[in-house]
Amino acid sequence: MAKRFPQGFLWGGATAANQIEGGFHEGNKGLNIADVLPGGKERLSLISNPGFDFEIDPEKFYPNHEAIDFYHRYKEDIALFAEMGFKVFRMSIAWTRIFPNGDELEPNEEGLAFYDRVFDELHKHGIEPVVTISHYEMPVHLVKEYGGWRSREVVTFFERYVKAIFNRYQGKVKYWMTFNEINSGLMMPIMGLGFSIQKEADKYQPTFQAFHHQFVASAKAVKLCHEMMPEAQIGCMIIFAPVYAYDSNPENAMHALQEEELFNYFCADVQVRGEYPAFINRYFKEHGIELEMEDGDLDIIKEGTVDYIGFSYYMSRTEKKDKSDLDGIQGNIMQGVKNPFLKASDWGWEIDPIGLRISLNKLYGRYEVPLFIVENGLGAYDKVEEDGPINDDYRIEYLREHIEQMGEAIEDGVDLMGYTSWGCIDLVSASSGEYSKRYGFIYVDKHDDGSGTLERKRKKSFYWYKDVINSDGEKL
Ligand code: BGP
Repeated sequence: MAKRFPQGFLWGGATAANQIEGGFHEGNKGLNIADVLPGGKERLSLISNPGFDFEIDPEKFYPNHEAIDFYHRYKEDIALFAEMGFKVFRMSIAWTRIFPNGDELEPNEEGLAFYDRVFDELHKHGIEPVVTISHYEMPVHLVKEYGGWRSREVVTFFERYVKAIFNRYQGKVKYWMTFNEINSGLMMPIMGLGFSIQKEADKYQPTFQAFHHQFVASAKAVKLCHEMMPEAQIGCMIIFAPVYAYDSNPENAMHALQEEELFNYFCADVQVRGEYPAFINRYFKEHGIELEMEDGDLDIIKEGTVDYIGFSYYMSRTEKKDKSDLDGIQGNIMQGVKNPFLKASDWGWEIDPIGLRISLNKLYGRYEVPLFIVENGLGAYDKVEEDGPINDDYRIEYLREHIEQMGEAIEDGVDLMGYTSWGCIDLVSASSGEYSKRYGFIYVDKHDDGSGTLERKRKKSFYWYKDVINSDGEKL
């Protein structure tokens, strides 16, 4: 028997609007970036190296258009979450349901009413929503006309969006997060920054200028949240993948440290401490980056520090300065070298439960603010047996090992608020657009070619997670 987690621990599951809702044209919704990304290999290459015109090609299949039809089936899905005993449900609001183009003056009532229905349904079942304000869902119009977060004007549009949702949902939402995986802009410029084209040179000045705009926008949202909803909490959200040095060579240790600072800490330093970290000055100088700021920006950033750190944890990363002798041996999806001590998922994501304990200790040691694991899980191929069951023991094992390490970190002294496992119901993968990369406790009958009935089925892990929640982590 494992130890019980602290009372009030926020157990639940996580999703994003574009990956579950579908209804991409319904309720006056506008087009967002997920709506114009096809599935498969083409998507992976576009998100890491974008260069496309954002038109919908009638010959292609766009999985996010229907996703898993949560737009119409939310009641059934929320009832299943309640059956597992969820305390919280992480979801996002699609910006384009509220402001279809992003730059209108008035919000779209139909979009606002949809999320009212979802929040009311969650509360009916005693589930608190945890809401990401922007999760890879930038309006296409802002990308095309303004160049995404390159433009300062987008800060104003975002502020208008935030005001509209805070006005409407104050009293209904207690937990907020500003930008999903904000540091993803370093790896996936279309998802994180709304860059439709990325030239090599864009990696520096335009990227960090766009980050600056997001920091100001995020800090403004935090300040407004504190003013309007003093009882609510608002966090940042980062990808955290602890960086290990390949060996004890100090060159590699230094390289690993620099990668960690830039990728894992840069955004959190600004959003949690309220100032740009010292290490970034040298990086800016060496890459010719000079941020354009308006008077008062640094004060806004200082005053708009977050209440907690939300983060996703899927894998660690191993780094070596000179990779030439490792010819072709790549580590995780887009970065690092292979770690000989770890196994990987079918998509090459290295599985490292102890890395989660390390991450929790690193983050808490640096910031000493509450932490919230808002994504973690195993993407895997599931098989429906002939007589019906889905025996996803591999998923149970993955989650059990990670939850055990969370327990260890709490013993280490880390203040951990909660855990929302990613893709608690099967959904469309962000990086590949596949349905077959499944994360859920709930199976959805939908396949990569678009076929399927959308019927929901409880997997073996559904019953397992229900026991975990019921026993507050004691029964793993
Ligand atoms: C994170 C995103 C999610 C999600 C998850 C799993 O980066 O915040 O949106 O999808 O990763 O990734 P994938 O869907 O590519 O397997």
